[in-house]
Amino acid sequence: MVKTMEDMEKKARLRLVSGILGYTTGFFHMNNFTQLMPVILSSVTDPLGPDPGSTVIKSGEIEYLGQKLTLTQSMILHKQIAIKQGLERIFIISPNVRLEHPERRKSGKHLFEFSQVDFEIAHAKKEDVFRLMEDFMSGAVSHAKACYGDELELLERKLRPIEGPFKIYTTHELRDKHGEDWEKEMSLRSKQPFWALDHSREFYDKEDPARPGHYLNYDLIYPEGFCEGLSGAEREHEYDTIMRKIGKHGIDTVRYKPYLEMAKEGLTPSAGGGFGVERLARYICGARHIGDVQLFRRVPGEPVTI
Ligand code: ASN
Repeated sequence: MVKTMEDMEKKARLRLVSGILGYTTGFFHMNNFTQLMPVILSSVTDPLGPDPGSTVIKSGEIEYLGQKLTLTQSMILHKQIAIKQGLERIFIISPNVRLEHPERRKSGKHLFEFSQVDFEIAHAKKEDVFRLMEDFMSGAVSHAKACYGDELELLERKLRPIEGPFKIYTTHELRDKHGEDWEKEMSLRSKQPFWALDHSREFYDKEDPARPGHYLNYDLIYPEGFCEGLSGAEREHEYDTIMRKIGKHGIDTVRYKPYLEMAKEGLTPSAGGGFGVERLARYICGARHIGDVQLFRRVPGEPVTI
């Protein structure tokens, strides 16, 4: 059978996804992380809000033996519980289901089912995560260039080497300078990834005790218009603070009881983050739409065929 250019490009992108998975697993193992298996169904998951960036219309739920279970939106709560249990550096390649509004089809960067590399480090600060991810990114790009040169050439992707430390901005200065669409604007202007700090979002991201109303969280933004790749934070670990923020966000405390009970016993301070495998692959491949790096497309607003 004659292969079309489209088939060859698809195969090249899938080879790169595979390379990224191999590199990622090796990187985290080399850095002494314990790899955990993902959880797909649970009594609780990441509430994903309030977050101005989220358009999830509902969470995926099933009933099993009289219990209401929800599909994982991210493993953040389970990561905190794993850290509490004495694991110090963990990572998980975890399927996430986020039932986004069909409008998101146009963003080029949204999927309603994707894989997140979620990691967490006990007693870490945001700077520890910055250094780790700067090493990770520079290695991931070097690995792609060294081992997947033919695929990158076929895709006509000229990848610039990545060099840390990345520039650091706050969302406040970015918004003042570039308006509400700062992420896209700044990503298009940048040649290297950068950090955007201080987002007002989910309860588990730590509020700066020295500056209430400011948050010890961060996003990593890819350059060349590929936008957000990672979100993370130092975490709230004190029960009273968690309860206060959960109350403010209108989260159902009955539903979150199993997590809250663990928090009451005491969580360990930590920091971490999560990045989508497909977003990283889209950036490395230079793909126009994120659906193009999936073999089985899960794009909001597109019907599922198989
Ligand atoms: N995984 C992210 C984190 O660790 C949370 C998310 O995906 N919303 O902060």
